[in-house]
Amino acid sequence: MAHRWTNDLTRTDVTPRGLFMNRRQIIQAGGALGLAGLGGQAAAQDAPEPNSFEEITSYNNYYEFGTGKTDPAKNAEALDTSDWTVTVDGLVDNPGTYPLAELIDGLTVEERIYRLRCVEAWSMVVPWQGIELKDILDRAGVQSNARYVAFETAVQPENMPGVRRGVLDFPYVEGLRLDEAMHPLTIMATGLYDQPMPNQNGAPIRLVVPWKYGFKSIKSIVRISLLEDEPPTTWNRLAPNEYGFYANVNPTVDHPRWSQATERRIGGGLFSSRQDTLMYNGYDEVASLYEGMDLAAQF
Ligand SMILES: Nc1nc2c(c(=O)[nH]1)N[C@H]1C(S)=C(S)[C@@H](COP(=O)(O)O)O[C@H]1N2
Ligand SMILES: [Mo]
Repeated sequence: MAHRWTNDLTRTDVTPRGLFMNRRQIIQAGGALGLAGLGGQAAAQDAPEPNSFEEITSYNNYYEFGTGKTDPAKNAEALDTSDWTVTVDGLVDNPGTYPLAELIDGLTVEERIYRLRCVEAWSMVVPWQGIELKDILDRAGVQSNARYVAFETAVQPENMPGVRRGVLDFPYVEGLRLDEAMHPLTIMATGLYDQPMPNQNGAPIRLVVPWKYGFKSIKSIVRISLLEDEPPTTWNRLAPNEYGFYANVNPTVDHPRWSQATERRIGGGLFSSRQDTLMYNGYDEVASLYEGMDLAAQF
């Protein structure tokens, strides 16, 4: 069971950085004063809980099932997840169309409690179960000239009212640079709250990239392609001035039509104040991937 990524993502990791630093200072100060116990108590109060199963499964973006936040919960019941296959193609040693069970057979499924920050400036905290994308790519055998990974969502017009109405250009497509795809924070999620992935959250398998705006985390994946060139992505194609390929969470780069400096935490209640948005959604360990890039130009 040795795994290079120890799953230490506990409640501490979903604590906003300010509070976390504050907590460490409290503990240090408390330690010096012999008050470590008090610091621990403060931390337990500060740490935000994951959103409830009800919240995570009733407020969704999944345009194949409609553009309203409650449409997916109503309509995605119709998604047919039986006999699901994922095609792995492009620059890989082992291309093929694999039954889902075979694609992930023997790979380590872990819990990852991640913040999810939508580009629309709302957020949640979700306890996912998933597999590192790297494990799947390693098994596929990524060839040395591959530089990008493209993903594609299922299209089931008979089951997807948003597809029938053509609310977007389907299939929904997304992509990552290979180093982003290989990062240990990037997972292919198969469940949440220890239950198989609910349809409205992207059953049976969806991407989760916690330091990027939610639209990068493409749902109900049927194809993974290794490519030499940057692939087109759905929202970028629709409005390139509003949605970039990178889409890293960045409180200093505003959306042309709204500020990205703060966010509304779902479930916080009507009168709860907005919280500050964190650079890379708080996942600072990815900063080295973007060294030397102009983050305002490559947003
Ligand atoms: N196929 C597909 N994937 C998608 C979307 C979509 O409309 N279609 N919406 C994206 C957006 S904008 C967000 S914020 C997240 C929402 O994930 P959740 O509903 O599980 O919270 O899914 C992303 N993945
Ligand atoms: Mo989103």
